Amino acid sequence: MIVLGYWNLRGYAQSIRLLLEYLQVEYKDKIYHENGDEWFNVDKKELKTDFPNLPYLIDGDIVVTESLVIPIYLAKKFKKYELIGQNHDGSFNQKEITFLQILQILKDLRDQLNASAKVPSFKQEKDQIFKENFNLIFEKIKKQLGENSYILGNLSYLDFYFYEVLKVFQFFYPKLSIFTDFIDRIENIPQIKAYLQTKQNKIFLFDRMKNQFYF
Ligand SMILES: N[C@@H](CCC(=O)N[C@@H](CS)C(=O)NCC(=O)O)C(=O)O
Repeated sequence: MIVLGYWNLRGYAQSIRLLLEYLQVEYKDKIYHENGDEWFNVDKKELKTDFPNLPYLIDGDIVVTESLVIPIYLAKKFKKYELIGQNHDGSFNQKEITFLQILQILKDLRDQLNASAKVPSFKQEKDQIFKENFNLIFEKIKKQLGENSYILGNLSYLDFYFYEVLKVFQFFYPKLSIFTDFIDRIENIPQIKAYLQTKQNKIFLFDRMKNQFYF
């Protein structure tokens, strides 16, 4: 069975969990306790890859790390190439490049928010920071989305990723009300809707890390 390993956090793993749920793949959600013992002292040393990290995905003999690569592996394994912007048969489509570009841009956006929120002045300056650093990316995504339901036109992993980024933004900016129709759309995908009602999904966004942030 496929194993996805990560901390007791949504973090970099949650959009991968959403993808696994969407694909209706049986998997073990291996959660590491925050004290890090089991990960750093045992599993990290034993994971059969030169690049051990969290999240990781184990599929038999195959070990995949790097959060932006794991979804690509899954889409290819299950031959759902359109989830990564390719044609249905896995052949090249220009959308594949757009997919990779936007995925990287969204990761940067998320990392930048996390880094900004670790600075004490974030609490006072966050609206200004939003205007200066984040708003433009959201405007661009809005333009890319246009009248479509999903970022690439069809549903792709980008939509799960963007959904999670929006959730992180909602956490730091509770009054922010953007892309609400998009959020509803993702939450109403039957597999996602079912997952969101389960216990596993109760892993909170940042619960145990709250004291690292100023918000
Ligand atoms: N570039 C990696 C970064 C992974 C990473 O920073 N993982 C953090 C949690 S978000 C971690 O605690 N890794 C465990 C380790 O360093 O051993 C990715 O995108 O997957």
